[in-house]
Amino acid sequence: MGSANKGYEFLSEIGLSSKNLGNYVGGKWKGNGPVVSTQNPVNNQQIAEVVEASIEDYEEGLKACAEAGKTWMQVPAPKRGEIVRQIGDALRAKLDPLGRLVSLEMGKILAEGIGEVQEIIDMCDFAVGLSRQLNGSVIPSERPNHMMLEMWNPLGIVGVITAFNFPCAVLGWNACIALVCGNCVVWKGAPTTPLITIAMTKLVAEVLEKNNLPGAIFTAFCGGSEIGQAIAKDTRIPLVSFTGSSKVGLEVQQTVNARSGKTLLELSGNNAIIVMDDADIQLAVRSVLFAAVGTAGQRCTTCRRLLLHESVYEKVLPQLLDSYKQVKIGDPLEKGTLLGPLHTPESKKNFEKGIEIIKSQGGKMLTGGKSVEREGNFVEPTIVEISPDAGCVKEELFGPVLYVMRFKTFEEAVAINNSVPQGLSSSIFTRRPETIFKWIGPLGSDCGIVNVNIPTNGAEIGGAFGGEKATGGGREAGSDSWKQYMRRSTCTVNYGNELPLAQGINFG
Ligand code: UN1
Repeated sequence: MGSANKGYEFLSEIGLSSKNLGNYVGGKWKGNGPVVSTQNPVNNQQIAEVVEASIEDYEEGLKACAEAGKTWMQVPAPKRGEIVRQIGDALRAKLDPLGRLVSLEMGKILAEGIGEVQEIIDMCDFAVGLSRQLNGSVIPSERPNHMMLEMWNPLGIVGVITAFNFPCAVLGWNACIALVCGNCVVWKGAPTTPLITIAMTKLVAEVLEKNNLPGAIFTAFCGGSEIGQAIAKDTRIPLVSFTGSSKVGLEVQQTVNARSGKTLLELSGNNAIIVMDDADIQLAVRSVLFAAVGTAGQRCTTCRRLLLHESVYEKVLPQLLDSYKQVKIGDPLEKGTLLGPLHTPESKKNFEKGIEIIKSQGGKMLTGGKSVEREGNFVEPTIVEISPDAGCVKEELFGPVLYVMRFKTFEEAVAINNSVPQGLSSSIFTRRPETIFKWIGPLGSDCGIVNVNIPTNGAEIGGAFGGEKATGGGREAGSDSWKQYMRRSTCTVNYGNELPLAQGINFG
């Protein structure tokens, strides 16, 4: 890191330098692909250089990974849990510099950067417990002297392709579970957050090395769509977990399905908050602020639509506009900043283009709507009054843009909530038990995440995370998501000397 980049000294604490090999292949750091530069979204200046993977690096990595898989699946699950426990401890020791790096390279504010690393630590704890609970079941057989049972076995290799907005937590959701389930992991991080990919991998690699395990159990690449496509096409990878846009996710799904592989998809969201007539307005306003402005609107769980009951419309809006005025825009590493930059200059251009489209479709800017006149990718937090039927409302614009609209009845609000192609997260503000249970029931929200009196974002890892419809249907992190990382064998054992057949069939 050059002298121009003062303040980046902490990067050496997590094994980074001014030029980094970006690929962990067969337990060694390599790079024969293009040299890329990674930038600070605050000023678009270079932080460091990274050498990405060539297709040959990929091939070498996958061979080693497949070989290492034979060792790893035979390690007893609770022992695999012990390795994940050590990864959690290593993360605890580096929580601050890693969180700082997330903030520096991605652009989210420090509290959220640290929160993201904490999310992986939580996942490690969850996975350690899980490593003693990968239980199958015993099923009564209809035949005498027969027993049926379910065995859960590892899949082999799990491919994980992650996005820039959660450059390491989403790896954590997948990798912690995949590892305790007995799988090797092949990770491709986002092309614009390679330092995070490298720092995370270094930490995992050290734990594997300390325990005399093959480094190839965790294989990682920095690179773009060429490596992503190689993963999607690779028959050695039975499960590909992909996080990104609905458009690219669909392509990944088709490629993986065409070779009979499985996918786990976390795609676009278009999340609404509904504020009912009996809502606690203050609670709602604070929640909307975090959900719509947090991470500069670049979470898949960001609130993009605010549905206000006609009786609270005039109460909520002024309070919300007032809180938007107090949002401090600035360097995400500086104390007090609430809104950092968008991730790249392209993100900023997309925001500007998006605003033009919104205006052309009848959107009325209540606040914001412009990029900020300064270096870097800063834009204003924006609130737009618009009809729920406008075309732009159906799409995910990845920035701090909130559409606000009015409704009369609960049924109308649910219909608007469910009227978009995406189905990730949703939340209602009310105190009425009847409304709460209708909201979470069959005629309520059609999303994967259905909240009450909290924001749409900031999910805990203990639940299954994911959404329906164009969001892709995947469920990651907690609950019983682990089952997707294993194959289920239904085993019927005959311990007698006769051969009774099921369904009472007498065959000769
Ligand atoms: C994402 O934006 O891809 O619920 C993940 C949340 C976070 C994860 C977001 N725990 O907002």
